[in-house]
Amino acid sequence: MSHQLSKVEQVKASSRHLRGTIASELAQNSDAFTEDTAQLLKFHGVYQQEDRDRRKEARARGLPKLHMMMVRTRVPGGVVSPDGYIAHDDIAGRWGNGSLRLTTRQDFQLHGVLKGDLREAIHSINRSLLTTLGGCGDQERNIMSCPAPVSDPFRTAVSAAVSDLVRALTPSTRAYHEIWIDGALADTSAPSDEDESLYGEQYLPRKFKTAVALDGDNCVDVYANDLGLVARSRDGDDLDGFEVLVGGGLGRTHNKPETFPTVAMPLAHVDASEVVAVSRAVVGVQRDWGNRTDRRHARLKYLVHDRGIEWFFDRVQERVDFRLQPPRPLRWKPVDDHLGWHEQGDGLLFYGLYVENGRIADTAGSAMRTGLRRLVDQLRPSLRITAQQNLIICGIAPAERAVVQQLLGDHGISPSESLPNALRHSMACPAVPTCGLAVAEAERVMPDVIREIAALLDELGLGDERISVRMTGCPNGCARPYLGDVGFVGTTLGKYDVYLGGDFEGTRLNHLYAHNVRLEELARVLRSPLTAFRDERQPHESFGNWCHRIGVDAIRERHADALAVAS
Ligand code: SRM
Ligand code: SF4
Repeated sequence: MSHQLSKVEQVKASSRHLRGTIASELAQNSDAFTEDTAQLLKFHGVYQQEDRDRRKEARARGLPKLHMMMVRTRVPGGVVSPDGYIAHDDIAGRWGNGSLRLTTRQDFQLHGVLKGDLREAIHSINRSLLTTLGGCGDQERNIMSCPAPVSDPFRTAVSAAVSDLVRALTPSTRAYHEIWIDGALADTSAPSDEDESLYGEQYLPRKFKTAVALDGDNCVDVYANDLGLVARSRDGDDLDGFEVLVGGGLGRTHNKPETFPTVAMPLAHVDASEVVAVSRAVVGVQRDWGNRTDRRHARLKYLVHDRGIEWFFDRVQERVDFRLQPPRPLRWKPVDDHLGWHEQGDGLLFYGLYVENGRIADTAGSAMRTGLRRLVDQLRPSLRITAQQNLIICGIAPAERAVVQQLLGDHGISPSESLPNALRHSMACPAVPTCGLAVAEAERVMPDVIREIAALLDELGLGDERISVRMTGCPNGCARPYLGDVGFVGTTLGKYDVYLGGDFEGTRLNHLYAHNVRLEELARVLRSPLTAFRDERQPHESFGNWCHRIGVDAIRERHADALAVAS
């Protein structure tokens, strides 16, 4: 095995705290950045991409690649001010592809921004008091937490803890400010007083993700994270402390069994006042011990897997000056997706709006982007992005409820409450045309697939069931398909692996049910298991739990005939 540092490690090490040659390349009149700079740009929330729809045609006609940038804004807990929303909507219209994307980690993404417009676009995001720093790259990513705007002392304390964590885990480099905000960059050396104490010169070996779940409510899919924190309440009121989970992650590579998805495992219980220190310690262990030679084996989950949770516990313990307490058992209630009308507890209401696959756009079916923009301009509500790619409109006075309904209705936006359950609980990643790693479609084909599944569920009398269906265009797992009741994972253009047996609470992985199923067969392969579930389930048993109890292998054997024709 080679022990040479990976190429990205060398780029980071010589970047002088993420400066590199970003500023000088920005000033050049070209449509793309160099490869090294593209790696550094990720830390600033920017991905250099290519329009894959155009790729074939361009190659055939001898035309160059059409480069464009994806910009990801980090939105802790998904909390967005009206100005933050308006800034993103403006960029989407002026410089982007005309749509806004809400992500599975409660962020905004803008696609299709050209290099020449990048600085202005990021500047305007910053003016709205949001940042793209930490959107991507080998550092702490967006910290997720339950977005429901309910006011009670427990949630208020958890929000304060999230803010503390964001401050404590964000890089200290001033490079971001110099490049995107000041712009007056004379040289690109890191000032000698700049102290990047948490990350060092080389930052982390790989991306690092943290989510904060609330006692009993796993709407953020906490088990998918490198660091999962579950806030415990005392008597349902005050914040008592946190359960600390480590080593979750879903990415894998086809035909490479040494890469695998796994759920985070319990490490310790800590008091509320200790959560920042323990989180920095976990990040520090990964910084010092994580694999820097092989990026496919560099996530924290492999460190925990290879060394063992006891070893990991000892490394964290020696970095904090308090005793880590043994983890306490966790119990989960069914996940609340926060859609529809709810009371906030302060006399105001919030409305959870379903956004199909997180894409806010004007389409033939509905003018969602225009409608939401009017609503934000007119009522200026605070907004929250959910971990299921949906949007919460907050702080609506009861007298304004009708105005919201009218505005949504006028723009052809379906009320969340009217949607079939299958749609409501589905997610798909962007995949083609923007994602360079996609081997199959996801967001563009999921609308048809999920409607077929909804019709099937209705036909079988299962329309009221809560079944989560998640699709991705490759095995990296961006829409968390391995944690759904049903997961579709692209294997090649037009084909998907089908996974069954996860649970609606997102606490366990599902299992491979069928390999390489054709897109047009996806709904059909679910027919036999769904029919058997309907006929054999125990009272109140969910589809995922039934699959888990019977065993995915056993279900496959029973329905081998139906599967044979699907691939
Ligand atoms: Fe992801 C890479 C989109 C959540 C695992 N992800 C990508 C890139 C940036 C492709 C690339 O590297 O070139 C995708 C950009 C596509 C595009 O055109 O927009 C991409 N990931 C997304 C989003 C937008 C999907 C969505 O439908 O919302 C999500 C943005 C989250 C955010 O705001 O930060 C997104 N990605 C996830 C999640 C889910 C989560 O974190 O809860 C996962 C699984 C959890 C995990 O990290 O293990 C995930 N994305 C990956 C991986 C696999 C990482 C690994 O350990 O192997 C990659 C590829 C990589 O890092 O090499 C990846
Ligand atoms: Fe791209 Fe794969 Fe992530 Fe989908 S799952 S966005 S195809 S990396």
